[in-house]
Amino acid sequence: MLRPCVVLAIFCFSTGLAPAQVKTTARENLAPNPSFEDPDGAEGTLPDAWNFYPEKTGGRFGITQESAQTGKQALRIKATGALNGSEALLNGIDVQPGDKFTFSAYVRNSKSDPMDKAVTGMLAIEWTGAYGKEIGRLTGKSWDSRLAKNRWIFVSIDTVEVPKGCTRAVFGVHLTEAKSGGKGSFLVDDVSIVKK
Ligand SMILES: [Ca+2]
Repeated sequence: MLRPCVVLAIFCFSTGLAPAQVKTTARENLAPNPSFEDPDGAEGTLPDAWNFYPEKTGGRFGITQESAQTGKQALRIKATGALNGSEALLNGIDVQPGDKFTFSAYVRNSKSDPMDKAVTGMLAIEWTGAYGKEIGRLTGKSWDSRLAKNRWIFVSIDTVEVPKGCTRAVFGVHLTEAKSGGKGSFLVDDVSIVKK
């Protein structure tokens, strides 16, 4: 069976559309509300379209206008002081083994509420199979209290292949707190999930 992208390419060539348009379609950002501009909200408002862990967000996540990589808003992810605390901004996508993805975002330490040494952040992709069973997890390079406060830093997990048996991938921006619990927050903007 022809893959959808091959079918699309044949269709475009047969109708005379430029190959550049195929390229644009193939690089669609699958992250919802990727720049956290919706809703146009007050500090602390939850952004549209995303999922969260834990589901009872408890002030961990919220739109901020402290800084923005693009637009006028970003997302703040805040430590709560919970011992071994863990929280994440999540988006799940149905996938097929062999699909390839690049997952990226811009992150920045908060000037008004900086991360302390007990707080780290990272990108992660969780691969799940039948009945939602986790079959693997991939993490990017973590960031900590040394993360810049005066500029946005690009972080990514580049071109990873969906493993055998995986039907859904959950893309997440994670904050973890040490045994003692942490304080502070980092900002996230322009999340990108692109199928190669
Ligand atoms: Ca933004």
